[in-house]
Amino acid sequence: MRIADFRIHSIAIADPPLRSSYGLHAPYALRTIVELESDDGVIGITETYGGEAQVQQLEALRHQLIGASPYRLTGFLSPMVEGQGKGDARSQTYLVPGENPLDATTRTYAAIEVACLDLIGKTVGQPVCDLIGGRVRDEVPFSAYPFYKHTGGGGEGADTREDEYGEALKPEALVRQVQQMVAKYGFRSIKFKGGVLEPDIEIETIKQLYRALGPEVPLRIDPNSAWTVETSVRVGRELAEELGRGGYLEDPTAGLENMAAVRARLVAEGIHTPLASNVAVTSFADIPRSVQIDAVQIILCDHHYWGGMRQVQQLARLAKTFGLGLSMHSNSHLGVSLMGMAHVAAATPHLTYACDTHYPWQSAQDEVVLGGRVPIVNGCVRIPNQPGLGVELDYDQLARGRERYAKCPYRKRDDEQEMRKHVDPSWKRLLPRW
Ligand code: GKR
Ligand code: MG
Repeated sequence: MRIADFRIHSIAIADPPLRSSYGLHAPYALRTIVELESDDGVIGITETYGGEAQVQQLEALRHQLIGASPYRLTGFLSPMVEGQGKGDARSQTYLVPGENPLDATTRTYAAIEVACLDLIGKTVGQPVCDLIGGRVRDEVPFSAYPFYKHTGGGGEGADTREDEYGEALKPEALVRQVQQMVAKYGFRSIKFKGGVLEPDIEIETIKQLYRALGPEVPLRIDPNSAWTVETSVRVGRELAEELGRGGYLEDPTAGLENMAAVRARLVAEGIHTPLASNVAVTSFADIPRSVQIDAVQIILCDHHYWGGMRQVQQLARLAKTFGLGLSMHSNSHLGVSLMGMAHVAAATPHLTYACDTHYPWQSAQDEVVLGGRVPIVNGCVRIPNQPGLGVELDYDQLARGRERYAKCPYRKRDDEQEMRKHVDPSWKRLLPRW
């Protein structure tokens, strides 16, 4: 089997005005859908980050892909996942995910790897999770991902989406948002995006969530490095009970050394809430120092930027070796990505937490998967009994996504700029802010 065609589709999908320490989500999130077609006419697909730079990086591989065997990807493209920067050079601290030039090659490799795995799976009649070692679970648990948000459901002008969840800029509204999401999808753990309002309000939000949901629902908070060491320790102390029951404190502060300082001070006070990260640890090169100083106890994997599914499995093995937990990170995405996440999670024994997903924030109107949105039931995605990723493209929907991309002015994610445009003209990303 040879790769006969390589098609790259830039699409835009409506995205609500969600807030984080990066700023504000734009009315459209950008994604790229890739198709690899074999000389037998089988099509493998994948979904990855969007925008112009990502397309250029994929396009640059065209001459290597056409005519190549999808079985031999590791041989000819694997230098893309090796030999990049070291330590802090790989950190995503100041850059939104998908815009870090230092993980450009691992991101691009990952997209091709997943499309090849889907192509191989569809050719030999096996699900991707079984190609990469075999599933250890048929159902993959995901967590609810509440955000502080402004009014609006995403999209612009006549293409505006319904605002399913409404404004949420106060603790009570955030609790309502979570209850709505839990009622609809059955999530059994919660990852809350903080770093937006005063820490005391975010502490109160977690306390209200804890009261509303009960101690059996694990809670996490992720301010994306918005706090000082001092504030992080204070939050860790005040939420010791709420985060301590199977939850975690994710990237409270910037940099491995600061994370280690937070950890040491909390442990000295008898608080063992683990610190998780997808900001201070974003590559294998970050791990030695992190382990040495006990900066991070849970790594968030994400096949989209860690270099694909097999790199995530290696990361899991490494995490287990060093006694670290493994969770999964996400960014705004559609069903093709969700299925990729579910397959790698299904085939990763040492995945110790429910995965993150932004999926509830996207609308059925934007889905490019044939048959519509991938179901999340009881908080889980079930691995379908189909070859490859188990999903096909709806080409009419894909065409609509391409049209939206062509019409919208966005070509990269820039949450800081959106914040200045819609909320505060003088807003700047400050790390730490509090
Ligand atoms: O969607 O605004 C967002 C999130 O802040 C996202 O960009 C982060 O990468 O989900 C992410 C995280 O866990 O840090
Ligand atoms: Mg995070």
